[in-house]
Amino acid sequence: MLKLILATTNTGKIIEIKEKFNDGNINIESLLDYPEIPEIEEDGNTFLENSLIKAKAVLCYTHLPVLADDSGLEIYYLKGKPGIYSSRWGKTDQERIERVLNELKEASEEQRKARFVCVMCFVTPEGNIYTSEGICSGKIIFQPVGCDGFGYDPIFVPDGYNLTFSQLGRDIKNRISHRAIALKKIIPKLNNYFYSKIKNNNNI
Ligand code: ITT
Repeated sequence: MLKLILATTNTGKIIEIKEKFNDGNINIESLLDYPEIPEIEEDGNTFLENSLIKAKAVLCYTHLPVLADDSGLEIYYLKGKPGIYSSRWGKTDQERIERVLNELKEASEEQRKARFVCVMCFVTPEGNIYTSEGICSGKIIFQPVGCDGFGYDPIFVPDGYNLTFSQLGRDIKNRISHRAIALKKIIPKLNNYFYSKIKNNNNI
């Protein structure tokens, strides 16, 4: 069976990606299935650089097609922070949320605009590289609400809604999120790639 490796250990990302790309012909694995792969240092300066670093490193180890997701939360009042440092902003989701709320404690409702960014890279052993970006704008509320999702979901209200990503739940998040948008753009590349593999294997 054809395989796609998700270059991530983040279970929240894995669930969301698998829900949107669930082609029955492809066995989707993640770094959780490859504990022997050492931690990848994300020392890029942009989401794109970090996404490519993860994708290429995992391709190097597995020699299989890889999809990487580098994402984060940009808060205007904090001049774009935490941005690429979103996962390093604290040790746990709770710590990271507390730090954001603390740094925004002087910020009024109008000053709490933020956006989630996701950059995906799909790389293949044949040397193809495809990238896509998704952005979801919204604001940071004053207290965490809701228990669905992961990361900063309990404090992020997307534009056009009055509920956090955590309250909205996966069905809505999977339609409007930064990850959903980036995936929608890159899925045709994945489909083309795997379709041509199936076609060649079957000599169609
Ligand atoms: P991998 O590198 O293994 O993929 P990671 O969690 O370290 O996992 P990133 O470096 O891309 O991934 O950091 C993304 C962080 O941004 C993530 O840990 C969350 O804190 C936050 N984040 C990204 N997408 C999010 C989402 O949809 N909802 C809430 N928080 C999100």
